[in-house]
Amino acid sequence: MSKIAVLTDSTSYLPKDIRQEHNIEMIPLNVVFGEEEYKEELEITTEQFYEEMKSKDMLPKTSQPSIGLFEETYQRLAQDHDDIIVITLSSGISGTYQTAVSAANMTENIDVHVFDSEISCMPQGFFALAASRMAGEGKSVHEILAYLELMKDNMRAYFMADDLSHLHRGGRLNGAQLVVGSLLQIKPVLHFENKVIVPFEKVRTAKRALTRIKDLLDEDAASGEPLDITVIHANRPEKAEEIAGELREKYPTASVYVSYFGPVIGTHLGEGSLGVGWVKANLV
Ligand code: MYR
Repeated sequence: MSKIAVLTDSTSYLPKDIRQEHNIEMIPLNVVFGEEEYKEELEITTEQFYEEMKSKDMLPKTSQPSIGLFEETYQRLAQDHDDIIVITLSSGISGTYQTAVSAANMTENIDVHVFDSEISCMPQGFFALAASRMAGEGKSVHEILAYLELMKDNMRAYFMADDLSHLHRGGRLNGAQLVVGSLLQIKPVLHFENKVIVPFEKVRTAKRALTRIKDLLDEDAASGEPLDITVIHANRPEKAEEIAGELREKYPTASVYVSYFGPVIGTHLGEGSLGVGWVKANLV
């Protein structure tokens, strides 16, 4: 039986204790304030990041992990594994996937399989958790990758940014209709389509956007099949807990997790953003 390692990047925001429990390795992306670059989680916590964002007069930027870091990590994992499954954030919003692939092509002593989650944050974490569970059950790389593809077809995530200018400034907002002048007047529900972020529906208030997201979840939850749901927040833990509590009550068969937009994703979404992601818990 081949020994499979599961590696994901930091933007899946799986807390360290969860990663340790599930044997999931992590490679950090970076957040950059002026001349200072920090590896998220390792050199800057999410709490510190939102504080810095408020107190500094410069806005942060982000960068992907270096190819050297991927190569080193692959070499370390090669010592006691036969294969590595790498789960990255969407290749449409970051070069991380491509860098992971380039490093894999330069690595000879272990088979590296890079999976583009086409999303980010806890929904990306759901892929990593599924891969780790299946590896623990002795499933083959082929079986795991096939299941991840099935999950991708069934993964849903909708989110909204309190201030769209961060996404616009970072060049991660697609959709020609969102011109700068209209940015402040709308709170569109956003989602991923073909790996990039596009408006799903234009809504005028944050309240309406959240109601729309809950309606979308309701449509998928109607069948009663168990779902894994995550409420994701950018420094709004109380609001996220409130929504999660409501969802737990409404969908007793679902597992509802509260997760967060950490420094790298928070740079592009801004404080106050909220999202909800979900996927069917058992796809086979
Ligand atoms: C990099 O510098 O390579 C990282 C760029 C990250 C862009 C993030 C854009 C916002 C993503 C929102 C994800 C919401 C998932 C539910």
